[in-house]
Amino acid sequence: MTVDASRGAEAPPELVQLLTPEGERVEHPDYDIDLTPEEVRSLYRDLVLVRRIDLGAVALQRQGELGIWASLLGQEAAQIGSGRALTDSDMAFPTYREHGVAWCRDVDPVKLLGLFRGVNHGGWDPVEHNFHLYTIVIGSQTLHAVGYAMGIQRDGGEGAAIVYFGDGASSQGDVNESFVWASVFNAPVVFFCQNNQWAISEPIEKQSRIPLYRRASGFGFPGLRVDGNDVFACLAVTRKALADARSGQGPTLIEAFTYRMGAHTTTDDPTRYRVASELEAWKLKDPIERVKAYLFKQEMADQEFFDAIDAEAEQLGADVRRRCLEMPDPQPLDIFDHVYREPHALIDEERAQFAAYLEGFEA
Ligand SMILES: Cc1ncc(C[n+]2csc(CCOP(=O)(O)OP(=O)(O)O)c2C)c(N)n1
Ligand SMILES: [Mg+2]
Repeated sequence: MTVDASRGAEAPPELVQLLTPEGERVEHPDYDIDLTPEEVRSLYRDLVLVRRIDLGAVALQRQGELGIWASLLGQEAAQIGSGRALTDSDMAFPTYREHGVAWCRDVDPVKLLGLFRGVNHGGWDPVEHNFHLYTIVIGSQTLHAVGYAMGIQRDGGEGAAIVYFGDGASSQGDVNESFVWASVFNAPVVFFCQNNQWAISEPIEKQSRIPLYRRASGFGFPGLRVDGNDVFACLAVTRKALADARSGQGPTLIEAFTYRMGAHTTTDDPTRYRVASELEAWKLKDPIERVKAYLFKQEMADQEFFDAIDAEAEQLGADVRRRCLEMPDPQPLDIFDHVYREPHALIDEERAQFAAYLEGFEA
């Protein structure tokens, strides 16, 4: 077990930050942002609601209602900040943990739960939401995103692609190949790496000897590290990177320096491989508390506002839970329906075989 000070309370010097953990607004020469009180309140609402959805999903899994869940706890600011930077013409490619980005793309949380409950094979229409399906194969979505971005480039489209991946994924061949392609074709893509310090039980020190964002320079495009628990900074840097991509300036690697507060998934027990003090240090950098402190200090919100958001979160949590439990189980043969867009002889044969097998059971 290794404990690295960079994963603790000390913020590395190269970090782009606009809101400190204490809720103090700080200036940055390259990345500033002007947010109205209404916009800050709206970001706070997003953060609280996605945390509530996530906690509800963990509870559902613990009660046997989901097969598994990958919690976003601690990564709300990275996801809401970057997700709210997207415009309608941008396309997002997530991993399996991007519930906050899904929220920003108006994907009904119940559809996410359906995937983890095993009652659907994806859950939403990627085209309707400009939000690709969740990808479990680590890093493969970076290639999909670069291919999509090159398509935008060739079609003369307006948008950019953004692709999410983790610190562990940065070691994958797919991710490095996608960097090469994005770079040499100057593709309109933003690589958004949430460095949550862990790839299941493997610490970041086992992925890289240098900060991840610096890898970009070896591929020939800019990289930066942002405080991933600072929703203002994540919004600002992602807006800039997307604008650069859309205006023909090519890719950017954003390393959102954050922390996975929960287990890797509900099947994991992080107490077996990481020390409690690390978690305690990161609790002090909570992404929601700092926005709350800022809103209070700036007198942009009062207790009534916070109570109303908490009430809305409870209501949303209850509604999502109820609708999750009401989702019908699929019929076993449904699995063959969406393998290919068009009918396919082999699939028809397999369907018939499976139907015959099922008929062998007593009703
Ligand atoms: C190609 C591939 N190899 C291994 C796995 C098993 N696996 C699932 S999650 C994970 C760790 C990913 O860590 P990271 O990229 O940091 O993302 P995080 O889970 O921390 O968000 C691994 C190795 C996989 N899903 N796909
Ligand atoms: Mg990770």
